[in-house]
Amino acid sequence: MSSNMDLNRLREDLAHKDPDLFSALRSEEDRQQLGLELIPSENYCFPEVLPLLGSAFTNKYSEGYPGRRYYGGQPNTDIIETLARERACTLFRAEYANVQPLSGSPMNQAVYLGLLEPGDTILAMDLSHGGHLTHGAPVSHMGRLFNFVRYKTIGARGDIDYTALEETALKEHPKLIVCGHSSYPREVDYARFQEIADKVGALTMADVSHVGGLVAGDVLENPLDHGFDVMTTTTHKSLRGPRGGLILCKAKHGKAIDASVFPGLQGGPHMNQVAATALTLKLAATDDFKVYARNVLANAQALSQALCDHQVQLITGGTENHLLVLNTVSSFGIDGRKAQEVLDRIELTTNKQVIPDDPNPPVRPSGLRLGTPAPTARGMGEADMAIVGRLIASALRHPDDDAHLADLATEVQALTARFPVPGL
Ligand code: DSN
Repeated sequence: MSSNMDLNRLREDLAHKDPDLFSALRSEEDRQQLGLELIPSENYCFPEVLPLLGSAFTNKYSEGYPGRRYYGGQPNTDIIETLARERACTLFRAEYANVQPLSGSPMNQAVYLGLLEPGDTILAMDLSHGGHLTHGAPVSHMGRLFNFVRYKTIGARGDIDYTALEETALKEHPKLIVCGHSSYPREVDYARFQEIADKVGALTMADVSHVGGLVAGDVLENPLDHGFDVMTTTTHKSLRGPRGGLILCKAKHGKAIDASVFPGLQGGPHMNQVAATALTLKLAATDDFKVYARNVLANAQALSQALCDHQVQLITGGTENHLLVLNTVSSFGIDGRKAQEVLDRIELTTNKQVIPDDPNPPVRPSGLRLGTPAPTARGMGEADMAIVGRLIASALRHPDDDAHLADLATEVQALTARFPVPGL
């Protein structure tokens, strides 16, 4: 691992060898420090993870699994991958873990391709109601390979419509039922999912990519405790690790999952990423991380309350996890793209978001998505979320008032100056 002195020297070298790249790096560091990241799938990774990503493990090819590699020279890679697998199983109470997926999409693809045959039916959340691209968007390869059928949310609280889900399962006989979402602010009734799956003989998969850190921190339910066959999670969101994915499953699926990841879908795993994942899983097992997870939820509640106090309309009326979806059309008379652009101008980074059965297209949807994992990682608390809620409402009520937006940007910078980004 490099010392700080080495890293500083390498940065100086980079400034000389590639000033364009170095300048972009510096600008990105400034952007992250001066602004505030509110996209719910983004976070600041544990600072301890960064040196491992730039470590000697990046030089090694390790196709295969510990004790069963194709190339020589694996004593150290076997140690780190074994540690990562054991830690993943302990933290998530899983029987089996694969830690090699390069990121979220190959992770989910590996599950489908490992446990199903092309053409099989998968029951998953409608995308506009909170599902993810890899849950069968027609533009994704998985959407073309498998027959996806849909369930949706219902009512003012925006809960999953479990009654309709059960009816669809009984009618369609899916081989797999997927739960897990990108923009669903409610808790999931995993027991109900498992009960429905058992009735129709389907496998169950929970993609907890967004809330993996909150499951690890014991503030949200763990689907594996309810008998799920498979749980997937990315490692770089609420878990605060490197970019990557984990597949956790029942022991009986382990062989099929391993073969599906490698050699089925991927070549050599990124061993620097696996090393960083092993460390992440150790850090996520600490009491400090449980406090972090609790604070993510408390901050989401505080942000939700602040927005409601400023008459902002939230899809589902509130949140039970780390994310919120605002209806920007009904709240401010502007679409989500415009809202995102306005907030960019005051250094608050968010993302436009489709809302359930959105009449508008995804490039100009009716909503905006916010989340609290990143501000919480900077040490912000509920009082700071009240400020952020006020700033958002004020900016979106005056989207074309340059002087007002400039004042709000100054307020954002005063706030972020008090909370350094971990690791920068
Ligand atoms: N891009 C991530 C999200 O925002 O949900 C998942 O791919």
